[in-house]
Amino acid sequence: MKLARRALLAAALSLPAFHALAAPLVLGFSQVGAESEWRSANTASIKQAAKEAGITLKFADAQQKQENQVKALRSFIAQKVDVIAFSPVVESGWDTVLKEAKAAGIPVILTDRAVRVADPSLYVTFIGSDFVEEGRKAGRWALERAAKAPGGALNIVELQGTVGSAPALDRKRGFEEIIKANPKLQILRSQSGEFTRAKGKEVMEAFLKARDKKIDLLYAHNDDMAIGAIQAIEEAGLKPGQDIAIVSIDGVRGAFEAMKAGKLNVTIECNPLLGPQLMQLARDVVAKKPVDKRITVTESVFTADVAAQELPKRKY
Ligand code: GZL
Repeated sequence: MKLARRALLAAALSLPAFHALAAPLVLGFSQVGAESEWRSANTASIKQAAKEAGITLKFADAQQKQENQVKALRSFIAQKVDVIAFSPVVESGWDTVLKEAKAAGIPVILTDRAVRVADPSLYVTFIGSDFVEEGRKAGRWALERAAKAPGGALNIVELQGTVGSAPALDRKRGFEEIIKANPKLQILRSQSGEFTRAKGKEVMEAFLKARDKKIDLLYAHNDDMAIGAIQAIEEAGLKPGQDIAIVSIDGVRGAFEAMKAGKLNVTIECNPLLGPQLMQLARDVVAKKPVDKRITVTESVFTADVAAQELPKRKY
C-alpha cells in the first residue's frame, strides 16, 4: 500500500496544476540603472514578462554603481530567492559575490552584459547580444561611407559606453577590427559618454571645441549618446547626419525619430526585449534542465531611408 501511495504522490507532484498551486518561483533581478531608452525598455520587458509568467520578481535598480549591484545580490542571497539574474554594469569584480551565491545554492543568470570571472561555473548562462558583432556592423557601415567620401578618408570621433562595461569594450573592439582595413579611417578622439544623452552631448561639445581635423563621422556606442551629440553638433552650427555623419547602436525609438529627421544615418539594433526568454530560462535553470552557456539574440541594422516605414513597427 505504501508504495502505491508514494507513486500516487509522485504522479500528483508532476502535474502542471500542482506547480501552479506551488509557491511561485522567486527571481531576484539587479538592473544596471535607468540611463538610456534601451535600459528602460529592458526593464519594462522583464517586469511585464515576470507578471505574465506568474514569477515573483524582486527588482533592484543600481543607478549604474557596481557596489549597489553587489548589495542587491547579497540581499537576494539573504532572502533565499530561487534564482538570481543581473545585467553587470562592468565586466570585472564579481567573483566574490558570485561565489557567495554558489555557496548558497542559488543559480545565477547573466542578462545583457557579460562578466569576466576565473570560474565560469559561477553563472549558469548568459543571454544577450553579441556586442563585438554590433561594433563590426558599425565598422562595415563606416567603410562603405568612406568609399563614397572625398579621397576615401574619414576622420572619426567615438563616444564610448560605460568604462569597463562589456558593450563598451566589445563595441570598440568590433569597430576597430573592421575599420583597420582602410587606414584612411582615423579615430581622432575617443571618450566615454557613459551611455547617457547628457554626457554624450558634453563630450561631443569637447570634441568639437578641440578643433582637430574636420570631423566626418561620429561613432556612438548607443543612441542616447548620439542624440545628445546631435544637440551639440547643431549648437555648433553644423548639420548632424550631413556635415558629421552618425552611426550608433541600440535601435531605440529616439534613433528612428532622429533618422526620420535626417540627423542620424544608421542605428545597429541591440534587442532589449529579453524578458520572456529570461523567465523561461529562470524556470529551466531552477528545474535543473540543461541550458546553453551563451544565448545570443538576432539583430538588424536600420538606415535612415527605412526609418519612416519602420518607426510604427518598433516595440521600444
Ligand atoms: C547593451 C546595453 C547598453 C545599451 C545602452 O546591451 O548594455 O546599456 O547599448 C545601455 O543603451 O545603457
